[in-house]
Amino acid sequence: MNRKQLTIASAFVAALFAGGAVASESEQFTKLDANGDGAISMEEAAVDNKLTEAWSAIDANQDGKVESAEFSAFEEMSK
Ligand SMILES: [Ca+2]
Ligand SMILES: [Ca+2]
Repeated sequence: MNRKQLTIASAFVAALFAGGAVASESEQFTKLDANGDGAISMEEAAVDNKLTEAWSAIDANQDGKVESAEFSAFEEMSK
């Protein structure tokens, strides 16, 4: 394997890992959504200090619950 092939291989592995990170985010969301209704309520968020502290920022549309998209945006922000 020459240097260029190695670089391409590394980029491929990095992309695989990035994909894995996305999967673990939704896993986190699923874990927090205790009743499985597709949104995290304030009660469900209470188990996670970080989530509670940033609640008003995460609940972008202020409807009192955090949907998957709002949660991903928060995860993206806190990276
Ligand atoms: Ca829920
Ligand atoms: Ca919301």
